[in-house]
This record gives sequence, C-alpha cells and structure tokens, in this order.
Amino acid sequence: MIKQQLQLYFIMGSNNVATSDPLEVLEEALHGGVTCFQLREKGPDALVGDEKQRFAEACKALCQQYQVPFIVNDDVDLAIAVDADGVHVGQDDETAKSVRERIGKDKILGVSVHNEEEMRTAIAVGADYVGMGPVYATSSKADAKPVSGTVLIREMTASYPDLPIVGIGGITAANFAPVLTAGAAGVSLISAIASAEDPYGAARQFKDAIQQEVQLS
Ligand code: IFP
Ligand code: MG
Repeated sequence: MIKQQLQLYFIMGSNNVATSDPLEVLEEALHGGVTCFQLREKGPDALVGDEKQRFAEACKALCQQYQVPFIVNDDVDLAIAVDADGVHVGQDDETAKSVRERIGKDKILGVSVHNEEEMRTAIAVGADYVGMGPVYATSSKADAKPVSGTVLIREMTASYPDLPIVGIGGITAANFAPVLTAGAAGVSLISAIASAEDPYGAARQFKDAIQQEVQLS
C-alpha cells in the first residue's frame, strides 16, 4: 500500500452518523479529500446481513469513484463478498495471518497494534500498515485501550521504518500534527468527520493542514 493513501484515513459505520445519510457523509468526506476509507459497522444499530452488504457495496462504489481504497473492518467474509480493497483487523479478531491467507497477497491488510511484539507479528504476516492508538482520548470506541500518546509511534517508526503506521483515537484538526511528527504516515478518524456539521469542510480542512505539515517535514 502506498504511504500517501494513509494520510487521511476516514473510518465510519452507518451508526456513526447522527442526523444525515451515511453515504452522503462518505461522499462529502471523499470530496473533501480523504485518502482511505474503512467501513466499521459495529455497535448499537449496526447493519447486519444483506443490509450490511448493500451498504458496503454502496460505500465501495463511492470510494471507487474517488479512487480511494475501500477497507472492511473485521468482516473478512464481507470483504471477500464485495471484493473490497482490503481488511483491517484488531488483536481480538480473526488472526492477521488467517486474514492474509484468505484475502491473498494483493489485498491490503491492516492490523491494530499496541506494542512492539504485536508490531513484529504484523510485519511477519505481511501487514501493509498498522494502526496505533488510542493516541488521544476517544468516544468512538467503547472498549478502547488506555491512551498511548505518540511515544510508541515514534519508537516503532524508528525501529521498523518500512511498515507505515496510522495514528488513531481522539484525533482532531488541533492535535493531529504531533502524530505525523512522531513518524506516522497518516491519521485516522471517525467523529472529527462523521460527526461534523460539514463533513466536506472538515475533511478539506484536515487535508490542507496535513499537506502543509507533510511539506514542512
Ligand atoms: N486502527 C485502524 C486504522 N482501524 C481500526 N479500526 C482500529 C485501529 C481499531 F486506522 F485503520 F489503522
Ligand atoms: Mg476489530
């Protein structure tokens, strides 16, 4: 996976959007410049079965229109069914090794890691990127681990420079810069865009700010 595609990584499920149509939010986010999208259909009122698959197909179609990778969280069967560009798994999900075997070597594999051991395992199974966090306090994940800050990102990019890291958790336009300075290829966010009154404007603001930051470094 190209590092640049991880710069502004938007994650959303249909239930992360309170008042508007989730597909409209996704389209605005894509138009605003997000570089990767993960469908994370989880928690209260999450879609299941056919409804989930139809929603995934609609998300994929939008992402294709904008030439942005479409990643499915956890649900490997769904990812295969809709021919997603990749899968993201956590440590409590199907093992990354098994996911890689099922999706093949050409699909994108992302893994959540919280320490060096998990980082090494992710590298061993051929992950294309890892997510690290929660960098800051987050409300989007009920079972989030303790806040990790940017220290581990800095250490891991120094030790394993070839595996791109995405920072996740509580990231806003006001606090994303240290995540990139620590060496992350990008930042991942849900609420900062999904809950924004103007998702297009929010994505656009992030995009411009990130590009400035990348030029500086
Ligand atoms: N990191 C990421 C990503 N996605 C998740 N769903 C997660 C951690 C728990 F941003 F993709 F790296
Ligand atoms: Mg998971």
